Amino acid sequence: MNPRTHRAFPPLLAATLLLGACSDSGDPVSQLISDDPEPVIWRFALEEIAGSVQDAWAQEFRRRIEAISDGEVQVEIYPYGSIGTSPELTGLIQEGRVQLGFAAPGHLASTIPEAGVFLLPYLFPDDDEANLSVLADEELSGMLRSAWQRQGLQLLESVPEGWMAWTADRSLRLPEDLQGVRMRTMTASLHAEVFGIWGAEPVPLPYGEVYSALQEQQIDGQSNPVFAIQEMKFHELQSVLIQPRAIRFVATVVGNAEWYEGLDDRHRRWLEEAREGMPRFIDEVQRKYNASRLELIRETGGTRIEVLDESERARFREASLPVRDRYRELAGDRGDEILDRILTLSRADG
Ligand code: 6CS
Repeated sequence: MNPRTHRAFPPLLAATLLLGACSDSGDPVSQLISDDPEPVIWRFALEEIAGSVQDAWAQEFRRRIEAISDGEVQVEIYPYGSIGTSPELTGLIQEGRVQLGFAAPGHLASTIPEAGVFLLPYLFPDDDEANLSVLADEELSGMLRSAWQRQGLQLLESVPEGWMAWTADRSLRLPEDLQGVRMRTMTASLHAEVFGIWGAEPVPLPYGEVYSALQEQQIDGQSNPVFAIQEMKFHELQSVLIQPRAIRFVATVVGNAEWYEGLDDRHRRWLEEAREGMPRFIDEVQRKYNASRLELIRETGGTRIEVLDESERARFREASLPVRDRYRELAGDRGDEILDRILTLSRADG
């Protein structure tokens, strides 16, 4: 995993060293070999394309770690599409072929049922600051870390990327409007169950297939944060963009657990140092991206933007509550504890 290699001197280099030792032109060893350690490469896989929120996180992390380590640690970023779909990226990280990456609960909940808690509508506080403090809660983070750890993943950060908006070929303001609408969902079954309970016909698909599925009319709608809708051009194929403020898209930054455990002290310290303040940094980025790209969608025209009012949101909230029981069934006792902690924190903050 660690690309650092220790080679014996090749014969030509050994001979050169000996000859150099006989000359009087300064220190031959330092002329020929550097004491600087060879760079270590950390591969970082994204579930989103260049220019996305995940890309901004990874680019900033790369900038920081390369500065802190004076170039000793280098980060190679693989944007979505270069090495696999979300479940495939998670597999590569579990195997240690990639050290770091993003894993969104909409896919990850197939592997870690507790991750499904991020898919439950109207659970986390509406207020952005309150939401950030729930995610920063140490007790909650500890419970999530253990769940990820059991699947060979080190949970490093939970990154909110903005509210998920729905796009469709019609207005969706009440659960009855979703009756029979073929909505693309992420691949974890709980995400499909959320749309199912609202009356839609869920169609789980990888992210990379959504555009063509819309184009070929295999689906009628989909849900994603606004920045993603714009950069993936979904709005160009949809007449309405609806903002229900039901689910925030939260992705997790994960590392291969064994690799993380095996990091030497310096590398671990640098990694932790590079992460400092990242939640605040990325929150500003996601706000800026989501706001500016909503404007781009508005300017493009052809997509009506609708915002659900409180009574409409209440109808969706009410209809979604049985999915919490379904999550409890899937995620068991430890999943219960996670949900209960979020409910306690959200009530305290809300
Ligand atoms: O909808 C999806 O599958 C993807 N959406 C975003 C915004 N990020 C990654 C995720 O896989």
